[in-house]
Amino acid sequence: MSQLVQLVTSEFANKFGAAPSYLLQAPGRVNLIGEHTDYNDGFVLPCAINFKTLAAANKRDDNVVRVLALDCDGQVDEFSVSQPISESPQLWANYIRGVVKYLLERGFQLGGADIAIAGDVPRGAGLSSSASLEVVIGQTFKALYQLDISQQDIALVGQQAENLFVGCNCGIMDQLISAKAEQQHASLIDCRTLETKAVPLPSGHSIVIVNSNKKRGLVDSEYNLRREQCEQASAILGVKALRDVDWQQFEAKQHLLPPVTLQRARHVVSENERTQQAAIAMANNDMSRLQALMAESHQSMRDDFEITVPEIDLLVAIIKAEIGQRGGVRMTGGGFGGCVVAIVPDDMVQQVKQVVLREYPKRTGLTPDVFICSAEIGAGQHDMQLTDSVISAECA
Ligand code: GAF
Repeated sequence: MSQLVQLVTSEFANKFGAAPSYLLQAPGRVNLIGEHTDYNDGFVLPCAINFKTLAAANKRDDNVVRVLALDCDGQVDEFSVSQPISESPQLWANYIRGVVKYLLERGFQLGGADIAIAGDVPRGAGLSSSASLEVVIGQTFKALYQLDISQQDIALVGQQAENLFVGCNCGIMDQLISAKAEQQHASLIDCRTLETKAVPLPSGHSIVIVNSNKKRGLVDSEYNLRREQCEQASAILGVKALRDVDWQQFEAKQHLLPPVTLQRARHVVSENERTQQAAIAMANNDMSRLQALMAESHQSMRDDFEITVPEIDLLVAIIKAEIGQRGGVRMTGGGFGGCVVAIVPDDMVQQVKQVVLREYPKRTGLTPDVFICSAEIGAGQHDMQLTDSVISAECA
C-alpha cells in the first residue's frame, strides 16, 4: 500500500472510528501548450500527472458532511446538505462546499458523508491542486450516492465551484483533464464543445516539470484581469470569443484594438493555432516542430500576455540551452511563477535535472523541484491496496 493511501485511510479511521469503504482519486495536470485559451473557447493540450488528491469516504445516515484535511494541519470542516451552504472562513473548505452546493443545485440527492483528504500535488505551483480537490469531491459524492453524472459534468461542477464560490474565473481545462485524462496520452481539448482527443506523447521522451518555487503573488486578480482583457478584445472584434478569430482576421482587424488589448488578443489567437499544430506534431513525433511551437508559446506568454516572471524565463533558458532542438520547454499553467514543462529525450533527463539543480539556485537563490512525470488516467476509484506510482515518482 502506498504511503498516501496508508495516510488517508488510517487517519480516516482515527478520526471517524471506522475504516473507509470508498477511496477516490483525482490527478493534477500539466499543460503542454495552450495557455489562457480555455476561457476564450479555444484549444488546450494538457495531460494528467502522477500527483493526485485522494479522498477516503463513508456515507453517513444524516445530512452532515465532515471533512478532514490532512494537508491543512488536520483541520476539519462540517456543514449540512439540508441547509443553505455558505462560505467557510477556511479557504480549502470552500472548494468542497462549492462542489456540494452545485451538485445539490443540479438536483442530485445527497446525504451526509465523512471524508478524509490528502494529496501530493504541489500546491500553488500551477499543477491544478485545486481542480484535483474539486474533482475528487465530485467523484466521492458520485460513488457514495451513485449519482448519474458524467465525468464532464463533474468537471463543470468543479469549475462552477471555483468561479462562483471561490472567486477565480478559471476556464474548464484543469477540471476536465483531471476528470477525463487518458493514460500515456495528452488530450487536445476543444474548450467550446468540450470534445477531447487523445494524443500520444512523443516516444523516447519524458515530461519534466520544474517548480521554480517562486512565490506567486496576485495570481487571481491578474488572472481575472487577463480574462476581462480578452473579453474586451472579442467585443471590439465583434465575435463571441477570441476562438472565432483566425490569424488572418486578426491581422486585418488588429488596428481596432488598444495596445495592451491587442497584445493579449495576439497571444490567444496565435496560441490557439500553435496548440492545434502541436497536437499534430506530437502525433507525428515531430520534435523539431514541437520544440519550435513551445518556444513561440513561451515568448508569447512573456511578451504579449505578460504572465511570466524572470525566474521562469531563466529556467526556460537553462533547459533550452541544454536540450537545443531535441526537446521543447515553456512555462505551464496560469503564470506569475509556478512551473515550466519540458519534453526531454529520455537520454538527456538526468543531465537536464543536474543542470537545473546546479544553475538555477546559483542565479536566483531559490531551490527548484524537478519532477519526472508520467501521463496518468483521470479521476475515479482508487485501489486501496495498489502501490501508488505517485510515491515512487522521481522528485529532486
Ligand atoms: C489556470 C486556470 F485554472 C485554467 O482554466 C487555465 O486558464 C490556465 O490557468 C491557463 O491556461 O490553470
